[in-house]
Amino acid sequence: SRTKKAREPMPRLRAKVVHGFGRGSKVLGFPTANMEIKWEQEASPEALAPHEREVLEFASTCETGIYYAWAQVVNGTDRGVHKAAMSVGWNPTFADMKAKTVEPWILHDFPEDFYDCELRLVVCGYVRPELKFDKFDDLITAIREDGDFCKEALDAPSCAEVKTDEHFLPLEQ
Ligand code: ADP
Ligand code: RBF
Ligand code: MG
Repeated sequence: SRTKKAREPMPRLRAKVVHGFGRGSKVLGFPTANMEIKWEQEASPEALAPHEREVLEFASTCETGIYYAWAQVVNGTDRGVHKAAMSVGWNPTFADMKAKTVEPWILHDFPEDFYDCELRLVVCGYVRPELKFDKFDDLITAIREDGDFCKEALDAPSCAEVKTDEHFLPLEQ
C-alpha cells in the first residue's frame, strides 16, 4: 500500500539530471546525479514551474551537508526507488566551486547513465555538514562511510515507509 503523509516536513524534490564537473566520482565508485537548479531565476522564482521552484528553494535555503534520501529515476530504464546519500553544498574540498550543487549518490548499480532523466527524491534526514578535506583520500573514506550510514538510517521504520510515498511513480506491471 502507498502511504500518505500530509504534514511531514520531508522535502519532495523533482529535477532533471545534468552534467556535473566531471571530477570522476563515477570512476572512484560514487557517481553523483547532479540535479538541475535554475539559479538564474533566483530573483524571480514565480516564472518557474512549481517543482523547479521547490528544488531551487531547497537548494538555496537548506543546511548544506550530507542527507539521506529515497530516489527514483522516473523515466529511466531502472525505475526502482533506491536509497541515496546526497551532498548539498559547495564541495569545499575543491577550490573552484561556483555554485551550490545538489547531488545524490544513489546506492544502486544502474544498467546505464540517466543524464536528462527526471529524478525524484524524498529527503529523510541529515547526516553531517560538508567538510574541507586536505587529502582527497579522506574525502573518499568519508563518502563511503556516509553511504553505509545512509543505508542503515533509511531502514528505520519511519524512513523505510517513505519508499512507497506518493511522490514516486508506481512501477507499471
Ligand atoms: P558528473 O560530474 O557529470 O555528475 P559523475 O561521475 O558524478 O559525473 O557521474 C554521474 C552520472 O552517472 C549521473 O548523472 C548518472 O547519469 C550516472 N549514474 C550511474 N549510476 C549512478 C548512481 N548509482 N548514482 C548516481 N548517478 C549514477
Ligand atoms: N565534498 C566535499 O568537499 N566535502 C564533503 O564533506 C563531501 N561529502 C560528500 C558526501 C557524499 C555522500 C557525496 C556523494 C559527496 C560529497 N562531497 C563532498 C561532494 C564531492 O566532492 C563531489 O560529489 C565530487 O567532487 C563530484 O562533484
Ligand atoms: Mg556528479
